[in-house]
Amino acid sequence: TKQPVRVAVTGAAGQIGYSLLFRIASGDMLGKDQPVILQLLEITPALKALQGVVMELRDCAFPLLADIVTSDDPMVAFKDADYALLVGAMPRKAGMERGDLLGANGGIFKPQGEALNAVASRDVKVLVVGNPANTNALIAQQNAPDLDAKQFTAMVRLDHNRAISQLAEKTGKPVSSIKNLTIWGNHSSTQYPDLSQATVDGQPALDQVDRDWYEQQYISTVAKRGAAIIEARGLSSAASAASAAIDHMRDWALGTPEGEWVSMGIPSDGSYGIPEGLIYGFPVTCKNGKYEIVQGLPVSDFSRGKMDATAQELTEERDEVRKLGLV
Ligand code: NAX
Repeated sequence: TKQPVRVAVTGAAGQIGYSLLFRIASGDMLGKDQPVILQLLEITPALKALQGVVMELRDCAFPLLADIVTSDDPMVAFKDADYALLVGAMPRKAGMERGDLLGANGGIFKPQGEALNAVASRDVKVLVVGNPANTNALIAQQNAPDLDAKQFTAMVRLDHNRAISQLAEKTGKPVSSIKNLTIWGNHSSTQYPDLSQATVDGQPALDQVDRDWYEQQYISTVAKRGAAIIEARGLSSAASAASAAIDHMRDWALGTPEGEWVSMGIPSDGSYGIPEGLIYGFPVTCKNGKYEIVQGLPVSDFSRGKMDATAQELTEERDEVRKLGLV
């Protein structure tokens, strides 16, 4: 039997945590043969609620759940962590400007980056879910100079999964028939859900839907899905976000299927003309615990405009956090 691995989760008493922890502990993320130790971080006032979640985790009697650690100190929660899912963040409040939001999150992701740098496994795989996810990932990464920049990623997988589901609904085909769509850029309203390379049942997706629907409706429906969930549910996406986090980490750790790609927010190496260093959604394949950008895809003028617009937004966010001295 395998040795347990350490999985740190922040914001563990929150909505997403409430779905995510049970999926990790049941083996959905790292495999049904991989024991895990959960290392849960919360702010001090939420530790009592977190204890309740821990009681429920224990009550599930998950065979793979080897141990649970809770703390309000990142130096404890990240100690020797092999995986870190950074979910806890400061939500945008009414009247908050982008600079305020980035500043407030800097107060979380800078010390967490420093703690990962100090105590996590040297191979830790970090996924930032807490918004603004891409730039929070950049802040954590820039404060962890002893770790490889590529160890820091941001979640665009929920957008990716939403894009699959919307296309499946439109074409009347099962989600499993859809391959190789891409979410480029920021996890925000500027993201570009790109169908130009996507296939449905092996045939080009754009031959099966109308171009107008794609340009005028599909892209904004995917980008605004989060708001539609809040409108319907009165709360933001939680179980679907947790499921996407599981998908992101599973594919990174265990690999993507041959001939298929997924979307991950990763540090740009300059591919596709995206400014180096931005944490940007790219098409990637994963193997042996490493991801690689899918190269050589054709980029139309339409795509170029969308890809540059979302890169521009991320550049502005980076400039903002530079001004605040966070990176
Ligand atoms: P909740 O407010 O339910 O939970 C967040 C939890 O984080 C709270 O329990 C809070 O006490 C904790 N927390 C706050 N600061 C912390 C810190 N410094 N250290 C440890 N824990 C801390 O939010 P939830 O619905 O779970 O969403 C969490 C984050 O995910 C939000 O930032 C949200 O915007 C973001 N999302 C990102 C998505 C993505 O696709 N990247 C989609 C879903 C979600 O909206």
